[in-house]
Amino acid sequence: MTPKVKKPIINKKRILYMQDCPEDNIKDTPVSIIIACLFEEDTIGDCIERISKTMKNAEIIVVHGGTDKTYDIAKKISDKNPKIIPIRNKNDKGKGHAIKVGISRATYDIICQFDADLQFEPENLPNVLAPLINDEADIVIGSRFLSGADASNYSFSFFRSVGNWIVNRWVSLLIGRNISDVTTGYKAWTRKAINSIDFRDDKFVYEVEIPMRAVLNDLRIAQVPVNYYNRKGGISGHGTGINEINSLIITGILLLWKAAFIRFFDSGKRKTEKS
Ligand SMILES: Nc1nc2c(ncn2[C@@H]2O[C@H](COP(=O)(O)OP(=O)(O)OP(=O)(O)O)[C@@H](O)[C@H]2O)c(=O)[nH]1
Ligand SMILES: [Mg+2]
Repeated sequence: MTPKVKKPIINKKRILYMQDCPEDNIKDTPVSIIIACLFEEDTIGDCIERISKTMKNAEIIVVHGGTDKTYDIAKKISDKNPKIIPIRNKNDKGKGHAIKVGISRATYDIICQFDADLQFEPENLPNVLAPLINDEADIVIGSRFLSGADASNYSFSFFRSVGNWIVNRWVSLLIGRNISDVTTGYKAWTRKAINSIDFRDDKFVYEVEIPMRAVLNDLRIAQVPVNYYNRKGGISGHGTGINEINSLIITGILLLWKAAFIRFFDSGKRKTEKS
C-alpha cells in the first residue's frame, strides 16, 4: 500500500518534503531505474514487472554481479520488452560500482536506484520521483523512518536498528541537517546532481556519500516516506550468518568514518556536469 500522503512541506533548509498525491503525468514520465543485483533470481522477474506497471515508460537497467539466474531472467524479459536492459557486470566490485555502471548506461535525466529483493515497493516510485519530475528537488531519499512510512512488515534486528540510528544521527550532526534515512536503498536523483556528487565508494558506503555531498554541494534534498518489507528471497549482499554480522559491522564503521572524512577533509565541490 502507498504510504499515506501529506501536503508538501519543504522546510527552510529544503530538506523535508512529503509528496502530495502524484498526478498521472508522473507515471508516464520516462525515467531510468537501476537495479543492482547479486543473487536475486527469486524476485527479479516480479520486481521488473511491478516497476514497469507503475512507471509505464521506465527503462530498467539490471546490473547483475552474481552467478545465479538473475541475469538470464532479466534477459528473457528484455527479449520481449526493449526497455529492459540486462547487464552482466563481469568485474562487479559491489553495489556502488553496479550503480555507477547503471548510471553510465542510463538514457534519461531522472534516475532511481531500486533493490531487487522487493524490500521496497515499486508502487512507491511515483511518490519518490515526483519531486524530481516537478523540479522541486535534485535528490530524493526514500525514508523508512518518516511518519507515513510503513515498516510493520519488516523485522528490524536490534543490531540494524541501533546501527541505523547511530549512522543517521552522526551524519545529521556532521552536516547540520536532519537526514532521516542515510542508508536507504531507495534513492533517486537527476543526472546533473549525481554527476556533481561523483561518489567514489564501490561497496555499500557510497550510500552515505550521496546525501552528504548533496548537502555540501547545496543541492535540494527531498525526503519521502516509503514502505519497507522483509527480504522476499535471494541472498543478502551482506551474506548470511556470521558473514552478515561481520559485513554489517565493517560497513557501519566505514560509513561513520567516511562521513567524518567527507565533512572534515573532503567537503569541497566535486566536478560539475560536463555539458
Ligand atoms: N551488482 C551488485 N549488486 C549488489 C551487491 N551487493 C548487493 N547488491 C544488490 O543491491 C541491493 C541491495 O542489497 P541488499 O543485499 O538487499 O542490502 P540490504 O537491503 O542492506 O540487506 P538485506 O536487508 O539483508 O537485504 C540488492 O538488489 C542486492 O542484490 C554487489 O556486490 N553487486
Ligand atoms: Mg535488501
